[in-house]
Amino acid sequence: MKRRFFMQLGGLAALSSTIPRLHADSSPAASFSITAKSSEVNLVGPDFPATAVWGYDGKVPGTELRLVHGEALKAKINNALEVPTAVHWHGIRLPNAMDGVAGLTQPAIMPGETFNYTFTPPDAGTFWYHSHVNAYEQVGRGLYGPLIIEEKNPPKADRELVWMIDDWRLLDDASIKDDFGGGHDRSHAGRIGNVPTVNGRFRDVVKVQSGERIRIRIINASNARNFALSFGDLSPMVIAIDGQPVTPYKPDEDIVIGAAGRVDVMVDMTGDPESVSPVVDSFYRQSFDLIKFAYEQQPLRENPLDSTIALAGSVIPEPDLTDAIAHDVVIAGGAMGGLRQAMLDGKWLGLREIAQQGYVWAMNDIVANKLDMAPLIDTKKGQTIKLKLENQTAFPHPMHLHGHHMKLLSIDGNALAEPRWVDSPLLMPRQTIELAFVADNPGDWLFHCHVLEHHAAGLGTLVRIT
Ligand SMILES: [Cu+2]
Repeated sequence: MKRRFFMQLGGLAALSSTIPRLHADSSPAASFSITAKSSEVNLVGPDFPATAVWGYDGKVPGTELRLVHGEALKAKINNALEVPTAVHWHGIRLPNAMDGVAGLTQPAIMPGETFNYTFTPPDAGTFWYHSHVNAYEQVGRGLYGPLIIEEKNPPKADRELVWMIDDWRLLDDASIKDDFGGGHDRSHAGRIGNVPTVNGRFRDVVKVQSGERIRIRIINASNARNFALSFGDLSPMVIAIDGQPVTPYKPDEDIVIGAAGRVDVMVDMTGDPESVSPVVDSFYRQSFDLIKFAYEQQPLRENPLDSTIALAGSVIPEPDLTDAIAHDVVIAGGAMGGLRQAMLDGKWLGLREIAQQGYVWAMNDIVANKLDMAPLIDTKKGQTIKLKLENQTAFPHPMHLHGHHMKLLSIDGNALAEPRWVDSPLLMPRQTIELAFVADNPGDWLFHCHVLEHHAAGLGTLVRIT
């Protein structure tokens, strides 16, 4: 049975707190009861004290939620924190009331209270869940976890790993630096930390065998840090981006994973027995080893498997561009951004006045100072939307649309050979991308930068579908 295979071999899968069972209505469901609470975990290693964090079930990452495509997810969230919270299911095309944006799609879950989320994920793939209340602090303190929807017929691999990447800003005693949402982070690159972890461990080592084929689901849970990963002599094949299948390809360059993004790779471990090889990040000026593979003495097999690694195609409705409504969206502001004035609460204000209220970014000259703002896009259900997104700022912005995936059509005017589905495309400085999607999911949906400090500083809007 597939599930058992993963439970034995899937690393974090063994942490799942509840196994799926049949429900009263006899449709298959996976039920979980998850508690958001403070705890202590050792992030940096034995030479340092433990770090006080907030985590789902007290863990970082939080309890892995894993179900098989077609199963319903029933997640009871218990809030044992001293602050309100809510859970967003990132990348899932779910009913609006389950989207977890407190103040927009539900009231916050108050301390001591619970909330039941129930929905059936329509897509298999690699997703995650995280707090959507003061996210720049709550996610920054550890409130995130993997959400894995297994394909019914996954490609063959010897093993699967889930790598949830984070980037912590820690003091010398390994405690979290308590400067969330500060002015510099809001107006520059966001909260970039100093301790990158994989699954809550700094400089982790993964034991592997020569010849092994491993599927790695990489999830970037950082507040702001983007990654560009190199696997050295290995040749990872990308099989999915943001949870959606792509025709498997070998990337020409490093594998870029913006904040909130996900990439699934299939890797044949072709290194020599007893050798060690790092996975290196070099998105920013200083490159570093994120994690290392250490080969065992015994190879598993001499030659790599030759079975297919392709996933079944996506089931998202294809946008028909012939009847699309076009929206051009300009992102402006931030340090070195040249934004002079923008609309805040319906009033034109100079950047200085806007900044005094903590905001520095705008979409089409409008600052998002609240969640239930006037929508930038207001459309009928079923309408195809074509979005041109232009980044006039000096910083990268991973732009996340809730409740939908969008097809990435072009980058700086160059059409993609194979347009791909994304929910958090990373828009580089001065870059323009074109996207299209069918607005088929009714509700008020956030469309915002997933550099969480940028969203808090005004970089977001609403898409209303009625
Ligand atoms: Cu941003």
